[in-house]
Amino acid sequence: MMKKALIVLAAAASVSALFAADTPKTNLGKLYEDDFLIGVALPQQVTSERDKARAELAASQFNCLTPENLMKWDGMEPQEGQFNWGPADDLVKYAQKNKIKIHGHTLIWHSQTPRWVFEDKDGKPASRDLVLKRMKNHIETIMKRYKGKIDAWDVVNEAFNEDGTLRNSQWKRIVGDDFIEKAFEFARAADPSAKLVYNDYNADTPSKRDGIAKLAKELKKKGLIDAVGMQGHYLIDFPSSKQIEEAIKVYADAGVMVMVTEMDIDVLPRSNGRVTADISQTQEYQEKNNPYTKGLPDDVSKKLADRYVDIFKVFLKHSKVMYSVTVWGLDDGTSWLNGFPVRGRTNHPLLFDRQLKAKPCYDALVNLKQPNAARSAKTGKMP
Ligand code: 9MR
Repeated sequence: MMKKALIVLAAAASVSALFAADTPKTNLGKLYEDDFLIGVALPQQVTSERDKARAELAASQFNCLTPENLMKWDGMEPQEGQFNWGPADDLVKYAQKNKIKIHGHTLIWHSQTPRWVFEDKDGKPASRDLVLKRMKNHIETIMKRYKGKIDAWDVVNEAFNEDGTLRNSQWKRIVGDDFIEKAFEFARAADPSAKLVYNDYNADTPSKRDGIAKLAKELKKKGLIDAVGMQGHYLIDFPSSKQIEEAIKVYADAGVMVMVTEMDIDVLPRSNGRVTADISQTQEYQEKNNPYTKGLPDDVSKKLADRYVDIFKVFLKHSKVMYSVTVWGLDDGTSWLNGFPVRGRTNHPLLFDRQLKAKPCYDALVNLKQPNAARSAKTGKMP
């Protein structure tokens, strides 16, 4: 018994020693606080503080957080009128304790919405009125419970096709094209203090961007939207930082703020070269497309750091319209990109590695804001 307790203690001590030794002294959120919020997406394991090491690391680095999964419809209201508050309440508690703002994700999405939402009591397609009633109840119930506690909400997620037309989702088919406006109306009424966001991937692709910007302009005229969320699932060499910059300008011209809501940079090859965050677009595993199972070689690590810096330079240049930049996950080990678009690969898209150690791309973002401090760290002297 005693021996077992000692082993457990020793293991816990070595994990925390590793964590303590490698925790950067800098707080990324604080470093960028005059520019925009720096956010992170976290799973329930972390926001419930069961994963203490990650909960501490996240709180020491970020001033905004997004629930990676737990606030999606199937998590929040799996059965009609039965809301699952526990995990969301824990998240709010963790965020408040650590003075971290919350970016709610997501109220209306074509994915992970239970079937009952679109069916009547006989299992037949529900009417527009019934679906709207359910939409209103879902948005109101959640937003009112967390009124004033959730800073921004992804009200509608991923409603556009790549060509700038509306995705043919059940929301569109049953309610009609105005489902987006309706969702924003319900959200505005439920918590007028929350920033309301339209969120999508490939939001820099010109055709899609223009469709989103048109919608943003219309909603803005009616006072219903505050920001476009560009998810920011980037590849190591696509899209260009110029294309990202163009999109920021287009959204700013439409009169809304820009949030980068889900940033990561995929360093692995995509066999079909397609950029998407559509989780139905998977590809087959091939050994040659999983080259960095033993860690990221220095040259690729440097390339990744340069890519983060190039993109952050654009964000800094437009910081007047940029509200937040959120990375989609804390560390490489827990990134969704280990499973997408190919299952079972070892990806390295984030700022912290699998041991929760800050990577060169993290250091590069610190250097970008604080070149003197970074130099002095090398010599061991204060600037
Ligand atoms: O990172 C999320 C992953 O853990 C989930 O399995 C997946 C399906 O719900 O969703 C991932 O997050 C997505 C986000 O909610 C919306 N934009 C694309 C993100 C990556 O797929």
